[in-house]
Amino acid sequence: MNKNRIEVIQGDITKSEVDAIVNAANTSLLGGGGVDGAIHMAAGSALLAECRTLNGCPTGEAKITRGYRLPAKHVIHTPGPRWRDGEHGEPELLASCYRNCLRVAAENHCATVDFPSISTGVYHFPLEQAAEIAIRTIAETLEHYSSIRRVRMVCFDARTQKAYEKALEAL
Ligand code: AR6
Repeated sequence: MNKNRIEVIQGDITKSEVDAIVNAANTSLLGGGGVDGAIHMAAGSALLAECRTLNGCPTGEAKITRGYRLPAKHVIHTPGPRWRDGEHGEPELLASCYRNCLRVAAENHCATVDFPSISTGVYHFPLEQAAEIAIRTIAETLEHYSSIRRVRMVCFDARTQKAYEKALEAL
């Protein structure tokens, strides 16, 4: 069962020693605040230089770079949806982020992938709903990618961790 390949932990994703961490980016891919700022700070300016060559990324899609000074080998950048009222495709776009990141991870032979809680910071996606979408989409997508051994949700704070643990238990 795919549930066995999904874990929820509390931590700082810039410290993750994995094949790929995911960055909750914006469509410019040129950095920002939150986890995006922390990842660029830890990776160093070579990450931004590679991001400049990518010409941005549409919301819900994903692009991969090297990890540079991070302990993670790669960074998969995905712009999550900004929450408006839930009637502008936000849930489907958030699911697309998780699906596309895992597809890109598999295509690049990444067996271990760590995600932050995409869109629940500056982009204000309601946490409980985001957690349910994330866990369900990861579980469904893992059906297609047997090469991905482990996916972790790396939650920055206890409230976020609780929401993802609850969603995983409910699966
Ligand atoms: N490790 C793990 N999670 C973290 C870390 C970290 N080091 N730092 C913050 N978080 P946000 P969004 C959590 O706002 O809502 C940026 O400016 C944070 O507590 O980073 O998708 C981009 O450039 C929250 O739970 O991302 C975009 O413009 C989660 O990461 C915009 O923000 C996501 O919060 C994207 O907004």
